[in-house]
Amino acid sequence: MDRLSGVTRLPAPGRTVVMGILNVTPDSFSDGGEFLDVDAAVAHGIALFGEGADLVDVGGESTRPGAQRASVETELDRVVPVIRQLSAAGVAISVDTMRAEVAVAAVGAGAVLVNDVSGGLADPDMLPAVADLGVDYVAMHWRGHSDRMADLATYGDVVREVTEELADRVWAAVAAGVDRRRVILDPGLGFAKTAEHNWALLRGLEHLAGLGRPLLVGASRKRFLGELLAGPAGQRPVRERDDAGTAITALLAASGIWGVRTHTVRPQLDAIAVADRMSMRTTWAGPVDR
Ligand code: PMM
Repeated sequence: MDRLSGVTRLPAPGRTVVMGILNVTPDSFSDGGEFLDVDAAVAHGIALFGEGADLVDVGGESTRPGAQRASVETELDRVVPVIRQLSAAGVAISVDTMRAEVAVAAVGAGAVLVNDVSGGLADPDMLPAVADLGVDYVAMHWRGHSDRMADLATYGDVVREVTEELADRVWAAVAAGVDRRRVILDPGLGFAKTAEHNWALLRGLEHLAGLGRPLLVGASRKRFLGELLAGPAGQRPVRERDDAGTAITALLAASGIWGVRTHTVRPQLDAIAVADRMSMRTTWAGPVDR
């Protein structure tokens, strides 16, 4: 069954969705500074789409641990021209922002999905704005801004607490008028989470799937992979973590995950094709009402 049909302008590939990352920032941990120039950003977005990304996720504010916030003007200047051009070129765009003002401008410029790493907590205007816009909405698990999130990584049972906190975000979104069928949930790997927390969440995604919404996971190039693959010289460098990210995609696709957020596209599509062909789907694949 088509997992995305009916309620949305999102692409409906009939497999795990691949969201390609385009950070228009000077300081993101993996690609900071590479795509600050509008032309370079647009070219990279078109390349990701050309490789088969279902969505290109455009962000103008780094959320790496310890990052300071960009001003709203800076964020708008970074993302809006890029989204306008990519959208005009036929690329399906999501906007990675915690700010309602940026979400509204981005959708005005052609974005079809709002990816909010704060799940509506950073800006009280976000959920009402998403309700008005009538677009799909990713609510990620989040406990606080990057400058203090390391201090917030305390859990008794991380899977239970993240599930409960995401359930609250679904309720808040619905209370603000967002159509529940438009909400996608994300455990927020690395956001107020240690490597142990990330692995526990990946093992326990079935519990998050119990909330009845599609799940998106962003593991690509994150520090916990650098720690997993560390050698005598220390953490595996950011650019050498992609094979591990692809392995995660294969395992998640085999479980029927809705989507993955990733810096590389083609290897993820290959991994998804393998997982689907082997038909290893387990039972927690999540809802298919989209
Ligand atoms: N991670 C980052 C930024 N945005 N959005 C979602 N939905 N999920 C994530 O895990 C996520 C995100 C940080 O990673 P990046 O600097 O590589 O973009």
